[in-house]
Amino acid sequence: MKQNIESFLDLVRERNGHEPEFLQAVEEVAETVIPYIVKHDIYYGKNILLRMVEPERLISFRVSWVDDSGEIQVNRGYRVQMNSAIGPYKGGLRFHPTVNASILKFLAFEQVFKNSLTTLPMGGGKGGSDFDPKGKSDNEIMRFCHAFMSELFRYIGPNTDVPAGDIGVGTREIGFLFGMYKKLKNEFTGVLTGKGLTWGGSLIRPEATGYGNVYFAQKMLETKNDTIKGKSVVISGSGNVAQYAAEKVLQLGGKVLTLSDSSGYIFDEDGIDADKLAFVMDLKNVKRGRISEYLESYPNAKFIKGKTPWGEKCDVALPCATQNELQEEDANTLLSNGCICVSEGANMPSTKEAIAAFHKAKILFAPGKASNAGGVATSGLEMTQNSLRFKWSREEVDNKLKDIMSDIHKSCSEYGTDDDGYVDYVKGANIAGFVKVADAMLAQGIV
Ligand code: NDP
Ligand code: 2IT
Repeated sequence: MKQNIESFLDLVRERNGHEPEFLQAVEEVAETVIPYIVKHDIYYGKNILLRMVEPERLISFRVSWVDDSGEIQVNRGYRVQMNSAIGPYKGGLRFHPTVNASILKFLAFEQVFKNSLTTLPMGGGKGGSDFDPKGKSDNEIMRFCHAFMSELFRYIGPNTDVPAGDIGVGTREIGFLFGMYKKLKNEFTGVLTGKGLTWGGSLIRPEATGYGNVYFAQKMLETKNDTIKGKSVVISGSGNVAQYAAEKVLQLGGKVLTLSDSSGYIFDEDGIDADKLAFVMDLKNVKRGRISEYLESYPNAKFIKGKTPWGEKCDVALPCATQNELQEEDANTLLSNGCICVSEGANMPSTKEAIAAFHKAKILFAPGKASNAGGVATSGLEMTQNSLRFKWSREEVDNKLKDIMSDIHKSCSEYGTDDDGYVDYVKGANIAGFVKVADAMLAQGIV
């Protein structure tokens, strides 16, 4: 088995040696899915995984735009169209200076499995730019988004590829992107998700990733006859996913101790309650400030500069910022402080070594492709409502989201339960996600 995995990975490394994040994502899948392929004749010998690691299409383009001082700026735009076996490409757009082909290929690859798990008909894709939205005026953001879409529009469409938000892309950016797409195509369609509520957006989409992550954590805790109620929860990030994960933890009776951004984290021993969270939402979403400014209103809290929050004692940890933000030593600290459950809101926030530590300790651990799938699932529900030209109530969408998270939990348990009863959600998510896509690829032939 080891040899099967290694010879596959050697090939992938040879072709993608300069893409560490992509290789990290592929290694995790290969190690869990190849043993399953080897045991199942219908998948064996068909190079399905080799086909899945090669994007169907990778588009890279120039984005030139003019900043407020009249200077011409040039950024790089991308769309990775990874796999369309079970539906149109679907996945977010990330605007962050670190964006490159490796990061977008890892995200697009994970998205294929995640979207398959949602039970909805969506293929996988991801895109974005190395554009840094920090410190830009609304007009600069608009000009950049318009320039970006003036090229991307050729490659997407409601039945082809449906982008959404991710780091640095929220409702404001989706608005500008949608406006330019509509102008160029002269069509009002559901070509993007995460739209505003008055122009085709779905209720609960802004909340969905964070809420879904906590619903998933609840499902895992239920297997131990436990709940979020009364639990101390450490959260990283303070963007879309972190904010709504915090909101749901509070609604379910948990205590939120931390939030963070790339400058450091805040620790509030008294708990970040609903009023404090409303302050954070205004600070981050309207004023676009830094999390350290929390202390100006809540001086009892502490700001720990340049650090991640994993050193704080907690029952539950929700990494909701970015990839590889939780490393082996962080995992060991969390474990020695008594953490029993880690549910990833971000994509690939835990390193391979950190996951191995969680598995060794046999705590509840959910990989992002399962636990953060509520966001894209609700995007899928937005696509359905757009196609129907109809709008479901908040309660209807929330109930569908809960059902989907519960179904994902069930699929992970079905494929991921070890002989001793421990659920390896990484293995479960990878195999369950793989099976549906692989079956579709086999049915469609070599294309
Ligand atoms: P936002 O842009 O709203 O927030 C991102 C947060 O993470 C900010 O607090 C940001 O801090 C922090 N962050 C970003 N990059 C880094 C970094 N390199 N180091 C430390 N902190 C960082 O993005 P989202 O909340 O939407 O996304 C967060 C994560 O969740 C990402 O991994 C994303 O892929 C994933 N995700 C998002 C979904 C969605 O629907 N939005 C769905 C599923 C997953 P700062 O402001 O300082 O950069
Ligand atoms: O990583 C993700 O799943 C997202 N950023 C959301 C994608 C989407 O299409 O809603």
